[in-house]
Amino acid sequence: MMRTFGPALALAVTVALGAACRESRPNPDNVLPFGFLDSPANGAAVARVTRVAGWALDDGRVSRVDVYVDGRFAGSSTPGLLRPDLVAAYPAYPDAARGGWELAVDLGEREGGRHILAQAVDDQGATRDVGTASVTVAGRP
Ligand SMILES: [Ca+2]
Repeated sequence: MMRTFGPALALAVTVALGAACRESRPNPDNVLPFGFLDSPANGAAVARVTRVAGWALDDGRVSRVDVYVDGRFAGSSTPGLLRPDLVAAYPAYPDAARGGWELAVDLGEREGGRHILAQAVDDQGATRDVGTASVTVAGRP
């Protein structure tokens, strides 16, 4: 006597395909992260390896801040640096005390202008640009 697995197999395939095809839609109740790029200042002359720093907050949690240089991904930072100034400005955000982030970014050997973009990503994958700066990489003296 043969056992048939037809219906069970069809159900398993349907469930697997459904999971693979399901789109993750933005949660309308989620608030985008926000923040600021403190450094470098717009228009600054900077070294090839430059500290990029600021702060970011979210109604949930900021997963990371991604930094792009001339449209290319350059690195990520996770907020966690002490920022007591944010507690006073944003008391409703429990992570405000450690909302600071920073990372060292290598801007490359070429002298001249670069465009830096910082983008915060929250725990639901929602993003917001939190700052930009156009800087000039200074040559060696
Ligand atoms: Ca959020």
